[in-house]
Amino acid sequence: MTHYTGLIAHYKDRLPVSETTRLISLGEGNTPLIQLHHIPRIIGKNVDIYVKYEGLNPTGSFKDRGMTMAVTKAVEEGSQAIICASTGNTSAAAAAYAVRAGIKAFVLIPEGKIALGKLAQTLMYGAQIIQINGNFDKGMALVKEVANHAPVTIVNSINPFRLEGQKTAAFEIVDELGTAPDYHCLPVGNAGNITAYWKGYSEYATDSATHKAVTNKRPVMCGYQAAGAAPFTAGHMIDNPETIATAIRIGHPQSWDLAWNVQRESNGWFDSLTDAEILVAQKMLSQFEGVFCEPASAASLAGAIRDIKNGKIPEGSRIVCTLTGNGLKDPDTAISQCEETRPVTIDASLDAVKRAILDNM
Ligand code: AN7
Repeated sequence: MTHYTGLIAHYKDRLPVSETTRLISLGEGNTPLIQLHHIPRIIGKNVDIYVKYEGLNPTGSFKDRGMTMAVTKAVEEGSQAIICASTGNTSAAAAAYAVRAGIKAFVLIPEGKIALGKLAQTLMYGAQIIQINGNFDKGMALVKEVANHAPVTIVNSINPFRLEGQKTAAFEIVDELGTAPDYHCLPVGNAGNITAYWKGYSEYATDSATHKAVTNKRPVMCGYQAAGAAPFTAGHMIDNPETIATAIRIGHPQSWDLAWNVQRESNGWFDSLTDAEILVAQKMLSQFEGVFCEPASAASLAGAIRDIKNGKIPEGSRIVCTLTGNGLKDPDTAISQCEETRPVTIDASLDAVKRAILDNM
């Protein structure tokens, strides 16, 4: 008998699978919800902040939640190949789950704009990588077109099964806290994830068997973008998005209408942060809490901190920030921020090591 772990097995009552569906899983989900113990004190506010550390999924990002579902359904429907455009994490996840399924993965990535760890993974999993001399938005447009001309299943978040898988992160948070938080903060690129969380919170507010309401508590949803790639704060699509947070270097979000709907229904908002603000939050998390996320992920905490400080998120609130990807995804950006914490180089002698310790106590 096949033994299944992972989020589909755990939440199968709330996902579109049957008893006979072959699950394509790598044991994703069930990621830590970590309460921040130092940052609230540092910012001087009485708030309860948790981070949902999605970097601990099998390929190091939240994309695994959507990919287990999308590839499971692609295989169930007889697909032999999947395709995506990607800023990096989707391609790594698609590549891994394709291997697990025994099908082919094609990934379109913007040349030179993929963080090193994501490229390394995707190469190792053996996906067919197609680099284009254009950004994510261009790649996405090409993928939609080519899917009409070749037998490939699109596994970007326009594939509705992606959002089905991703909604389980909200289930896990409610299971752990016993209730939805007051505010939920996320980085926004294509806006698939913020849409999926809202779907998850909304569905979990009703009993899966009786469809009766069990709670009316859902969080205010706060979406944060990088200032150079912020179509939601601009109110229109952006043609040349730029940010150091390459994961969210996206100017034409695919879930535009769905995400505006989330904003309205949850009484939430979109806002943007400079690259500098994003990197400060990334480093704070590492150095004050011991949690290492990739730059794009830190946009959620950077936004939360700003809106806690300015009172938009009131004291006494319980806030969850999703950390979408692991810090190991982008070693270059991490190292370039750590000039003053570079290793000291000394003689290989007891005396020198002793001095290096005593001088730095
Ligand atoms: C770390 O991999 O779009 O708003 O092609 O990798 O659901 O798009 C990545 C997106 C946030 C934004 N944080 O999520 C891709 C891709 C990280 C990400 C987002 C992404 P959406």
